[in-house]
Amino acid sequence: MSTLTEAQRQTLIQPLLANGWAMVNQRDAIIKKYEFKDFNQAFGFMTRVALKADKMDHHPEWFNVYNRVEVTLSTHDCGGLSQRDVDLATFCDSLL
Ligand code: HBI
Repeated sequence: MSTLTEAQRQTLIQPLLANGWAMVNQRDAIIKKYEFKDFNQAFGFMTRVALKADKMDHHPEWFNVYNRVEVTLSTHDCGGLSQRDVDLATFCDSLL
């Protein structure tokens, strides 16, 4: 797979940026910081994302403390953002 073209970034990444995702400094990656009611909700979110990630063979870089989950997405195999990152980001947001 290859990194997203400029046109794809306009159509695929822009909507994510409008929905709380942000570009990571000095990386071709996106990050979103989620805050849930409690740890139970946060870990439930992580569990569902983890199962989807494994099915997609595309895994997040993430951080969790109590009710907060920070998800960073990039595709290591191509060194930047790919369609897989768009798909997994969209899936994450669909769980809210
Ligand atoms: N997850 N984010 C991310 N990026 C990858 O390139 C990737 C992955 N999970 C598994 C995977 N690649 C496999 O295709 C092997 O390359 C490890």
